[in-house]
Amino acid sequence: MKCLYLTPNRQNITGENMSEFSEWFHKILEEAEIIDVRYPIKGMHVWLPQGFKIRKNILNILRKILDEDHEELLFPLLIPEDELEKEAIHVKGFEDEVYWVTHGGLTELNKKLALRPTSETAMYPMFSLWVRSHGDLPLRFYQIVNTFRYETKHTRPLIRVREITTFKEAHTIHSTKEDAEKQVQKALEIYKRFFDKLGIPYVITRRPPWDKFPGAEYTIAFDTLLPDGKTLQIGTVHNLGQTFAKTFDITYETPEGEHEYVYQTCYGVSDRIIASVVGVHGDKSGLCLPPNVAPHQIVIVPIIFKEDAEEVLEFCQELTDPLKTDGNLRVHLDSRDIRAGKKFYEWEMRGVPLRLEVGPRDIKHKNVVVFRRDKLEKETIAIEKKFIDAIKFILDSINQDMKDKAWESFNRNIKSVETVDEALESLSKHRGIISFNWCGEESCGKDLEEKVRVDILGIQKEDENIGVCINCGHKATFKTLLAKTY
Ligand code: PR8
Repeated sequence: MKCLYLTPNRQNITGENMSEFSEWFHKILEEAEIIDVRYPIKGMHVWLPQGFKIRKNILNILRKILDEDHEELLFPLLIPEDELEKEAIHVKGFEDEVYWVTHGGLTELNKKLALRPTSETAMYPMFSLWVRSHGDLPLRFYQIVNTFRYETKHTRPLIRVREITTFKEAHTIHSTKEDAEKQVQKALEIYKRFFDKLGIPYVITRRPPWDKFPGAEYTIAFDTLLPDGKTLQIGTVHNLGQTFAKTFDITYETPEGEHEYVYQTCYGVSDRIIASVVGVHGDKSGLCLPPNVAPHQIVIVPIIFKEDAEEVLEFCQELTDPLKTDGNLRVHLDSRDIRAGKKFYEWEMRGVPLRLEVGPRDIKHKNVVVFRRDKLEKETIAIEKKFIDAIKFILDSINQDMKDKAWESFNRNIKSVETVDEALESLSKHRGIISFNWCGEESCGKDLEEKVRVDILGIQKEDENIGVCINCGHKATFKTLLAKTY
């Protein structure tokens, strides 16, 4: 492994600095060679080989789930101005954020072309050509592309970028409102499965009307919590009703020969997923990756003394090959001629889930020392017939234990309050998510947001019998969450 990308004089990531999350996050992205932020356009970064592998593994997990009942396709990056501007509410929501292509060489274009901020207005004119009869529906598509948003808020690597490089957007078309509603529920299940594979905890809320996706009837969002106590929106599912169908004239013929507008949904996740994996699982030793996404699930480090070098290396190679071929695991044998301690440090910082240490004594006793990155613990296991199964068992336990640990910490940071003062006190003492009762009125919600100076995430549950609204004192019907957000 060559460290090509590091800036000289980098500081050691290890330290007691986890509270300074932002600093930690930037350092780990650099030191673990995930992305290089020095690309000379604000909000646009370079994926380095290690980061690219994590990215690929994460994309594969989602692709596998979506491929069960969606079809992958690929639309052009550019959207003609007149299509982008057809849907008034949608364009209003994105007008500040669109990058425009205005010239082809020296020639000014007759029609400006937008770099997609998302692809509704690229796809839906085509959907209007594709959808004909009720027999064509439902249709479920997705694409994984880069999208561009000229974010005016402070940009942050992977969290708020101007080029989203892994925009995983799904778009579905249905003949009935009920079918679209069911698809929203299915999309929530898809993202739950996806986040569970990555061990990322989340809350699911229905965004307040003033925070929904431009053009949607309603938006349901997933939020996780980063170590600084701020929530990060990591996925959204939008019920688009017939808004876009009417704008782009997407109709189908019913069995009775009538022409009806379709119902649509769309849902998406971004580079923030990778930010969450880094932020949620990392610790003061650096990155800590779930085996499901780690580029190397196992690294084998030979403990070499000069006279035994050849024998140890040979033994390690014999250990590596079946783990790769029979076990189908991502294994790396680190045979570099440097101190074992330096290798340990590097692989711990890079978050490799399992390290196998093999020295002459282990060979003699047919043992291997196994180090778990998540618990920072060592155990010795025998190299016998069931060795590969034993290793796979440990990797599965790591996925599960990391997920459980993340959820425990997440749940500890959700607090219930009964009054606005309690909310304020709680926000001043601990950072995290606050659960409260709300009447659901927009004016009251906005007033509350101003008083506590954080955002309402959304409604978690509707319940007629929860008591009174903490802000206006009227009857409350919504269990609602608020938090300081990214
Ligand atoms: C849609 N259309 O676009 P959405 N940097 C990183 N991640 C971001 C950024 C950014 N600047 N902006 C948004 N996200 C719909 C659904 C097709 C797919 C992430 O929805 O605008 C957020 O996690 O809500 C957001 O939930 C997701 O992209 C989808 O974006």
